[in-house]
Amino acid sequence: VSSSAGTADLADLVAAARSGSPRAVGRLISLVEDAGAGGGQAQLRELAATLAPYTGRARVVGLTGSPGVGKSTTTSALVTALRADDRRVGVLAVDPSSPFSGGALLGDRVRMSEHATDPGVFIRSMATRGHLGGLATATPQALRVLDAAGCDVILVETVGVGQSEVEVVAMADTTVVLLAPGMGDGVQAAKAGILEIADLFVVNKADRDGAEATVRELQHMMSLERRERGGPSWRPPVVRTVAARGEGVDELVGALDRHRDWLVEHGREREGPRRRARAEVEAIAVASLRERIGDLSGHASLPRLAERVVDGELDPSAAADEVLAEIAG
Ligand SMILES: Nc1nc2c(ncn2[C@@H]2O[C@H](COP(=O)(O)OP(=O)(O)OP(=O)(O)O)[C@@H](O)[C@H]2O)c(=O)[nH]1
Ligand SMILES: [Mg+2]
Repeated sequence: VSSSAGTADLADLVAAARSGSPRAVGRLISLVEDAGAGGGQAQLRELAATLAPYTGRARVVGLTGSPGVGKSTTTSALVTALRADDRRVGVLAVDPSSPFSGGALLGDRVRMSEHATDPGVFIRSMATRGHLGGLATATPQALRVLDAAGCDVILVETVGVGQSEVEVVAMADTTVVLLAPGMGDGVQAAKAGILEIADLFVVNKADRDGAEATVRELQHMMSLERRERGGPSWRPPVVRTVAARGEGVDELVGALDRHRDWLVEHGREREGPRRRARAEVEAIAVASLRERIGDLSGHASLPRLAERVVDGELDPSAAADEVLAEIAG
């Protein structure tokens, strides 16, 4: 699949994606991913502008938690439940750490295989390809693609619980943090600042010993945490699931819908879209600046300034200021 497309192609692709073509959705997400990896900024800008009128409807649910906690199994079970409710679903599996689509995503493909032929489900995985800030651009744009394709709900699964995962799930309307008994991940979650971002906790693998202890640990940590966000606050519920058997998943869907309702009742439903728009605008602006700066380094006064630095006439910082002044001017 070619990662570049002309203007006419882009409009065609967007039209095809809107009519539900999984291939078009896949190609658009690849474009976004490549742009996030440093290429095709002009195309990215054009894509963002082309998609914008058709987006703003989908609701984004982020799922995060330690490796192996059951995110993909839960995501797949959620897809089943949401499809039974006739909702169109997008799944975006994001791996912030790996430059390759490694083992975790491969495993996901197996777990998601039962949905592969359902025209009401779009499943894509995305890796950062090692480019700093790549996810910040690619994730909101990929969400836009899925939104334009008519998804009612988009489930975003991230691998692991670190800072970049937090950034990704912060783009969601509702953030689900998963834990499992005996993984000691309660402490890990607290360290990663994930308690503050969770709208909902899932204690998965409730068929295993220690599930109740994990629930108690979680409730204890929440009681210590002072939530200071101003206004009436949402108390994150704890849902027990056995995702592998689909148990507790209807309760999870119910809890997700209650959070959505709460956001609407409190006039806060624009917070998620606002966070996504912010990340997107910032990412496009920074990428454009970087591209412009990159162009300038190719010619202009850089060689002359470098000479003066070598001659000791100018210190490197002063030379950098001159370059910056030229870019601004
Ligand atoms: N006993 C039990 N096992 C489960 C449950 N849910 C998932 N598993 C198993 O746990 C393992 C990991 O599940 P995944 O869904 O791949 O976990 P994940 O969080 O997506 O893993 P990564 O993407 O690698 O971080 C698989 O072998 C699942 O079958 C559950 O409710 N009970
Ligand atoms: Mg997974």
